[in-house]
Amino acid sequence: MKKKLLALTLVAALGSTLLAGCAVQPAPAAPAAAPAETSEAAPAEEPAAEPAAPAASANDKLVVGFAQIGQESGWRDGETNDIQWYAAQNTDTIDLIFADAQQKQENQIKAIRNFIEMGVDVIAFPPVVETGWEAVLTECQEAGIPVILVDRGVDESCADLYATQISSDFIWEGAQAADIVGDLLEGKGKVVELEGTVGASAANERKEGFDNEIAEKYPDIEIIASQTGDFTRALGKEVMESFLKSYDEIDAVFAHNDDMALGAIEAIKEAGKKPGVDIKIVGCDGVKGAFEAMVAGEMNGTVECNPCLAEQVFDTAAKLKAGETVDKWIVSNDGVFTQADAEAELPNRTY
Ligand code: GYE
Repeated sequence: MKKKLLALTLVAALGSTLLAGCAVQPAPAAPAAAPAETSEAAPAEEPAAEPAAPAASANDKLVVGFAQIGQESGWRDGETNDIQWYAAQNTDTIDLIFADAQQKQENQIKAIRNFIEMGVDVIAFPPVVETGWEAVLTECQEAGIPVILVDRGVDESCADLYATQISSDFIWEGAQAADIVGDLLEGKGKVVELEGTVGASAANERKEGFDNEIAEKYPDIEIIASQTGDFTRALGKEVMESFLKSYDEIDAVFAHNDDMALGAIEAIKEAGKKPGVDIKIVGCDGVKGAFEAMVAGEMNGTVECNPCLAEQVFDTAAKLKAGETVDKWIVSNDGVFTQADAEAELPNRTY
């Protein structure tokens, strides 16, 4: 295969506009710039003209192509900041090529194909949905480029087509959320569920973990409705509004991420009820906004999902470039938080 690095927009150039990553607390004057914007190698377009960039094979640095999903949530922005910040701190050893797929699988696939054409060392990406990756992952394998799945998984049929997955255990997260809800409702009540992006492993498995735990441990808790809010605050609010119109009694909400939980809080307030009191609210992710809502008494719990994966991603990529084998699943260590811990924990949140 012809290995060429085409017009790359490298993170090195952006150091000053980046938010601090997770590894280090932001300095007080950290700029509040939007994440990703300037570093993108636009996925939907063919790379620009033949550049004067060095061939990947002649590059001693670790060249990683990262095809981000988009900017659907605060969590996702936290992950992007961490990846870009880490690469910017290590420009002597790392070249990051970052693409933002704007929520579309086809854009992720285009970005991955561009990375193959560029001859990067390793490709990393969070698969927006679980299915539909066979063709492009086979192309990566044929090109000899190892793939790291970051923060979400793909379906079983692709198990041999990637090197490793670095992510949280979503089934565990869902079960933890069910236990928080079970405690809050003292084992009895009606719950609505705001699901993540349809077909995303993070949504499918959080649902599986939550629904199974409720069914097994809390026979008097009923999940009366479950609908996607696409992991966004705006849709979380909209779906919650329709739930509030359709059901007189809702005792708790389980949102597959905190952004949707924060949207639900707005909807509940607008309906004249007290979020966190009249209707209990539990999310996933552990974003700062969820801790603020818990401190304000408007949210009741969140199950952490670590987006601070940059160091692991680049260390793993270096090992793969060196031909080492790594674990097939590198699982994050996550915590569970309720209102009781929120105030003490808030200052520690980095995303
Ligand atoms: O929970 C959500 C995000 O894939 C684990 O995606 C991730 C999820 C996260 O948009 O907020």
